[in-house]
Amino acid sequence: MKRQLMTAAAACTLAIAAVGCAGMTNATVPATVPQTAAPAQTGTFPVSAAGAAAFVADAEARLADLFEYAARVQWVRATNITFDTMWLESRVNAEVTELQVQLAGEAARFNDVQVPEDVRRKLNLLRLGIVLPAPNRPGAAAELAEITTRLDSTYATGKFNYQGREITLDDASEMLAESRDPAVTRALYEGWRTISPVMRDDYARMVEIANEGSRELGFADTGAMWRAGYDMEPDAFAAETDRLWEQVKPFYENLHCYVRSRLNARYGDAVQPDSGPIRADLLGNMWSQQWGNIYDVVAPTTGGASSYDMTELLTRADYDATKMVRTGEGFYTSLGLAALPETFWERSQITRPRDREVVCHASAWDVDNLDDIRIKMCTQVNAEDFYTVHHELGHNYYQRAYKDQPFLFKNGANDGFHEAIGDFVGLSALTPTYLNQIGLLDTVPGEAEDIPFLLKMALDKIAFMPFGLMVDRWRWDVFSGETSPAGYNDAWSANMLKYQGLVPPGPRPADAFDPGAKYHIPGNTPYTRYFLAHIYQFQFHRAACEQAGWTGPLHRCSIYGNEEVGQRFNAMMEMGQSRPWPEAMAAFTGESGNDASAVTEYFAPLNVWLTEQNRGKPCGWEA
Ligand code: X8Z
Ligand code: ZN
Repeated sequence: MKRQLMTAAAACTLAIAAVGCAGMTNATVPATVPQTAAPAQTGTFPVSAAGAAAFVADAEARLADLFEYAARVQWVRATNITFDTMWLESRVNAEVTELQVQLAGEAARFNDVQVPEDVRRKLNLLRLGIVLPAPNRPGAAAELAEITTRLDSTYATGKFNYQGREITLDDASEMLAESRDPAVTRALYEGWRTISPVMRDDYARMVEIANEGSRELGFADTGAMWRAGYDMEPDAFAAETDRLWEQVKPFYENLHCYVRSRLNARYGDAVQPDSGPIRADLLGNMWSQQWGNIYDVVAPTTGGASSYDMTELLTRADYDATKMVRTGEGFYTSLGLAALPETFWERSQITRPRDREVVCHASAWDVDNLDDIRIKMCTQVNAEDFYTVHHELGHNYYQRAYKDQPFLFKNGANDGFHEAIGDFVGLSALTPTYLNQIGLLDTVPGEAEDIPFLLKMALDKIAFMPFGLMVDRWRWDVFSGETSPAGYNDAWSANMLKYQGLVPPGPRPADAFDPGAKYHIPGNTPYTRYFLAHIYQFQFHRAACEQAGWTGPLHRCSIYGNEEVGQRFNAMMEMGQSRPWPEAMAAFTGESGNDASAVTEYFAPLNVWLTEQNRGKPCGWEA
């Protein structure tokens, strides 16, 4: 489970009120909403500094207790989706939301009281730590919980008919990554999106309830509440993401232009013209969010391509899912961090169980906010999951590092930090030098492979950035009312075009609800965090490499085995959410803000190369 703001059980799953992504069909969802426990006492703490401190201590104890209970229920549902586990989860999520909303309301009583800085921060976090608040009227939290569990469940159990066979997202994703037949990729792209039209009305109702709750907490709408979680004014945060995107956009446009031209060479004008947007299903990923799977299509034709394929290396070395996770752990322990506890291995879900419905979207859990850390994945032996394993373990190592903080500070400095830890480690773990050190690669390729390597990295990292931005741009407009339910799908397609320069393979049906076919929408996991993480991981990487005394190009640097860097990184992680995030950033990097210059520095040689490849071609697209 993930709780956002407040401590955090899991990363990538969701927020407290919404939890997980599990599923069963709509028909099996409980028709009546479970009742929640009796409300706790209110107003028992005097409006004074001492009263505020006592209130906060009491709130932390109550939240810690309920969150652990909720996390265990959520784990059971996410790893075994049935009518009953959904029923239980809806009930506990409603209870959690009610407690959070009640505490947020009570925290406001201390608005005008002079209190120590840490108490003020905790009072603020009580208000900011709810992803989807319910209004304070009977039945609202229960209705919200019922909807969010149903949305989540519909996604997790989604299947569609493909060539006479019912297939899951795993099957479809694998085929989409491998197929180079545009009729096949189109069928898979459109097929997966047949699971989501049924979600649209629920989604619209959920937005109404959450907005009502957000307004009661003093926010204009739920999007404004989400933007308030970054130790700055919500508007300033939105402007900050614009500024970062402007820093990276020219590079994305260069990559887009090059990839478009190679797709045109491969598929011809009828499938992919050499101008305008790219057809989204040709990029090897169900949401076109990472394009690394089509490296073979876009590999340099002169000057040498990459001599290895990560998936092949893993298969040839006989890796299985557990060995992938052990290898990930090995990177973290090489930094001087402790091995994962035995219970991690006993309790994690590492592969998809055959006998039941589960939530496959990867997540990392901190069930008791102390030692009971786990991952939940349906790991496959391929390059994508090699990355994902390092990503998830980053969440677990962060959770472990801040476990001695008070409850309300047990979280990332901001949610982008939580997503960036494992990605930062992954930047080293994907270097040929490291792959050679662990025996996956026989020799370390020379400089001639720098461009192919950087191209592969850019296909995942740079291609991701506009997607990382557009998901919440869509949601911010939905929450503000700028986009109405009737316009949900058109607004999604418009954002794809505006930010990513992509179009669906064909016209979308009138009832389409394409956002619902992306986990984080029915799962209610805010998404700007991933955009930030794609900036932060490079800031962390550049700082770590400097600390390690590395003077070569950034993309060749690996911090594997460097305990001194590990210790400094852990010191930042141990801070949790106890201080505004710029202080955590400064503690490790010496920089105090968001800065995309490390991204451009890392990829600089590739940008020069892409500019050359694109010479004479008109780049860009009309939005
Ligand atoms: O959801 C995730 C992680 C869990 S926090 C697997 N990611 C985003 C996604 O899959 O859309 C990691 C990268 C972006
Ligand atoms: Zn994550």
